Amino acid sequence: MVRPDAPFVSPDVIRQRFAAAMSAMYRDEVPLYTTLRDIVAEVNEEITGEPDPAVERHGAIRVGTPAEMRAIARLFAVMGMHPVGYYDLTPVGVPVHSTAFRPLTTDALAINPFRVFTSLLRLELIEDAALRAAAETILAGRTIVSAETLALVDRAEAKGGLDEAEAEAFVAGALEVFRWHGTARVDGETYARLLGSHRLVADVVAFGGPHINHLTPHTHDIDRIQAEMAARGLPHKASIEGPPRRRTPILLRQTSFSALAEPFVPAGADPASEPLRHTARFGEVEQRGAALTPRGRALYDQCLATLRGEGTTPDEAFAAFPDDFATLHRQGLAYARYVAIGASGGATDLEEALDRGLIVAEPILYEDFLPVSAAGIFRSNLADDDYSASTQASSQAELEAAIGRAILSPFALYQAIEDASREAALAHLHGSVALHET
Ligand code: OOG
Ligand code: NI
Repeated sequence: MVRPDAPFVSPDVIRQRFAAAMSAMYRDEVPLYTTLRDIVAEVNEEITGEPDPAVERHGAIRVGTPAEMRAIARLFAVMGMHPVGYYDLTPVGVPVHSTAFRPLTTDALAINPFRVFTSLLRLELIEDAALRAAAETILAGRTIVSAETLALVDRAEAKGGLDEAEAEAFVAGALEVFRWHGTARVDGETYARLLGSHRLVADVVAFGGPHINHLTPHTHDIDRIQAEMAARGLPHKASIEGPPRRRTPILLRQTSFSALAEPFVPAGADPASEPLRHTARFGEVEQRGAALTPRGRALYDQCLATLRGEGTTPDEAFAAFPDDFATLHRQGLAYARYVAIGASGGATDLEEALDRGLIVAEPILYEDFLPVSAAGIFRSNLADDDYSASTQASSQAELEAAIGRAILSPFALYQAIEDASREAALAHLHGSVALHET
């Protein structure tokens, strides 16, 4: 049916519907995730005094080939999610490189913040040549996005959007891509060989598609979530990833309940026989803080190195990191959003306006991920593998070629927010100065 006048559904609304559908599907597939989400909602409400729906801020998937990465990138673009940040996980022993498909603007993030940490398996890192070839063949034979859903992607690209009926069909089709398959595409023996190479290889290659492997709501107090998980007997990560608890939160802290051993039927097996078990899917919680500049990030990495290298406590390792936003900002460690709060005063430059309280500098929320933390999340949910760190050169260009477009720099995005807010705040101030002078 041709309806040339049908209005497009905004990509932000499509993403919102998709995220809600994904959450419902995952709660159904992984009941323990429902428990975690309820804990988050409860704790958040206790803190803010407001009902909190524990909306998911991110999820994660893993794909097997450049062509799959490309299809996923096009799918996410329909929902206003674009590749930001390059994460090379090979130096920390996970044979993937990754990006996050996420909304770019403050407005889009406010409508719905959902983003997907997306990893591409680096098949070339499978040492056993025969197994590598077998994995390639297995992956070449699967289609992760249906022809119907790809046709809707084509249509969105060609027309610039989807109308209501198309958007509905698109969300339903997109959801299917990330559904869990209780039946593997490989037999038990092949599954065991893939698993023997790396647990992640089995997770990516053995099944019909890139099942969502976790979802992650946001909390205002991750230490309390960790304590609640312990109190309620949820099997959880031993420690929270990221910076230690601070008065002024920075970057990202994460914890999770451990991946479950889920039953599946290998290809060719009698469905009535004892199923095998696959351990990959879990639930996670995040708490976000201020986005750091490259300089702040370097200091963060240095503190992390101190923490890992010596027998120091997190608080000792991070003692060198200022813990109030004014200092973080003054030292060029954190980005700021400038907000004009007064219209009078006639300050002429930013420093003076800040000193006089006419403009305030607020943290910009960190919207990205941390490679060391991500590696910790991967590892604690894939069981401890003996996979050793690779010296394979990282290759953002290779991942970009797979995606079919450039990966955006998180730093550049934060800088642009800071710059635009500075201009707007000064314009407001100068506008009001002019007003007062007349
Ligand atoms: C992705 C792990 C990274 C995070 O929160 O750092 C991630 C994965 O396990 O596939 O989601
Ligand atoms: Ni995560």
